[in-house]
Amino acid sequence: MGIHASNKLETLVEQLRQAKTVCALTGAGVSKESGVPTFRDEDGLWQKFRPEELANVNAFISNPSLVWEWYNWRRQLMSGVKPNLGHLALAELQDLVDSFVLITQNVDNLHRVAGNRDVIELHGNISRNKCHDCGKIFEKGDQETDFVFKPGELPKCPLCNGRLRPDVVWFGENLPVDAIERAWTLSQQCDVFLSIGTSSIVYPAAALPQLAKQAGAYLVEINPKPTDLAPMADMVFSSPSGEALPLIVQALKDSA
Ligand code: BV8
Ligand code: ZN
Repeated sequence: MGIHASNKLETLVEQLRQAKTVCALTGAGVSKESGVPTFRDEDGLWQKFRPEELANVNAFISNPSLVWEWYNWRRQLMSGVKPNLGHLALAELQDLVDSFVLITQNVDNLHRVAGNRDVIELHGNISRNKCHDCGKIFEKGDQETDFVFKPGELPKCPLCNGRLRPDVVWFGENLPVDAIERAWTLSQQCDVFLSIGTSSIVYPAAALPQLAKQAGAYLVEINPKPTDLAPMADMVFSSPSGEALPLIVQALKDSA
């Protein structure tokens, strides 16, 4: 079904207007139109690197320089990117429905930059650093730990001299408890759940849309390539999020 099937938009607008709570789960696909590579697309990050080599704690322990070089490269990539029309539409959506919570797997901070106020970061945030040994988190701008990584110089924690690392969740690591617990609860309470730009492969994030559907939410997937979630979705937009989301938000505004 093409995005322009107006009855599709009308149906979704009706669902959004009646909804008390709307949840959105986003993945790397939402940032693709900002120029941030995804992980598993043909031109994605994982094509050049293997996740086991980089986004996991054993890689960091055994070869911290390699992992830091990869995240430093991604930070530089991030420094020039801006929210795209999909991010901006989600920021508008938060004020067009009763209550809106944005759950993201992305670590690029673009939803906050776009203006979303209630963002649950399941996998952390690449702009923050954390001490792997004492767990202290250092916000961006903390002069003691804001540094540009130089190969061969491993950054140390100013408190315990431990190993500094990006504040992101690696494979085999637990997600921040408050983040996943709140996302888990809200997914089961929401009336509409939008799964946007994610391959729905990585758990526990990928469980959230399924939970929402089982709890009775109206489930929508927005992804140019339908994923394993598509068969259980009530509606699928096989379009880029930067195209679909502005159309949905405009239709919602026109219906007011
Ligand atoms: C956990 C780091 C409990 C941050 C990432 C065996 C041992 C241990 C664990 C496991 C195991 N088997 C399974 C697991 C669980 C594991 C998991 O799910 N593995 C998968 C691969 C099977 N999960 C974990 O380990 C999680 N922790 O379970 O803790 C535990 C603890 C100990 C032992 C057991 C369990 C931790 C998960 C977090 C991992 N961290 N990255 C970083 O560097 O960024 S994962 C990585 O994948 C990213 O963080 C990303 O967020 C995540 C999901 O990827 P997507 O965002 O979906 O991106 P992707 O490229 O895949 O897809 C993009 C989509 O966009 C595509 O569908 C494409 O079609 C679409 N698209 C393209 N263009 C557009 C578009 N959509 C819209 N518009 C467009 N224009
Ligand atoms: Zn420390």
